[in-house]
Amino acid sequence: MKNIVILISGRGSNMEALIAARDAGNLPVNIAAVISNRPDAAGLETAMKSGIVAHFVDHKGFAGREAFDAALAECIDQFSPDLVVLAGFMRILSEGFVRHYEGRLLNIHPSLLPSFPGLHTHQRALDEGVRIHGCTVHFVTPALDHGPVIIQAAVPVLDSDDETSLAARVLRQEHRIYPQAVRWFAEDKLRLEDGRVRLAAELADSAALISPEVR
Ligand code: NHR
Ligand code: GAR
Repeated sequence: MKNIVILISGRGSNMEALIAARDAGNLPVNIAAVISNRPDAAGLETAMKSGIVAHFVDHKGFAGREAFDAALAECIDQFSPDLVVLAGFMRILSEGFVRHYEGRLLNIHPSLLPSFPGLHTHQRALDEGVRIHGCTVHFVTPALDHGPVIIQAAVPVLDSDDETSLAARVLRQEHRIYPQAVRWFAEDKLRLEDGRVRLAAELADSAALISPEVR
């Protein structure tokens, strides 16, 4: 069974979705550790309550990004991960860090990439007036939010939406697609090859989810 390490910065609901999928028998991985860059991340408590090793590496304790990234990688590598999963992790990672985990570093981003990379994606989608929004799981590359796309889920944007309601609709889809992508990796049905996503042939039409849900 593959070892995974989950990186968080806050609430950790995507982490919880991964733990729940594992507990339900739908995600054959060993969650070796959860690591936060913030000592006060609520998700650390949640992880510990599930009996998962929880650590923090406080980015404020380091002079620069490179020093923080080196300490973070050292913490991660003591768990010999096959896969590192960014789940609401809020620090941009240096090229050296990303190269070290090439092909085994995933992120979930709250937009339909390549639309709205970066922060505040839901407000930007509302400001832009788009009618479809969503979330994306991708392999992490040095270029922020531009790595190869694994799976996406789309949701409608309603005239009545504000940032909170739209974020909640997208988050429900995040909780579906992230365990799915990690499962594919765990089952050797997903890999990065020459900078492209390679999915097992039988999954070809499972990687685009159009949500029927309007709430
Ligand atoms: N690092 C690399 N190299 N490539 C990616 O694709 C990355 C990454 C690190 C994080 C997640 C990403 C997202 O899904 C992610 C993808 C943080 C910021 C950011 O601006 C932007 C995108 C993402 C994560 N962070 C600020 C910074 O200065 C800090 C913001 C804060 O602490 O609240 O690092 O959206
Ligand atoms: C999620 O919506 C995730 O996609 C987003 O932050 C939220 C974290 O929620 N990630 C980013 O914006 C990364 N910059 P969670 O902590 O409950 O999983």
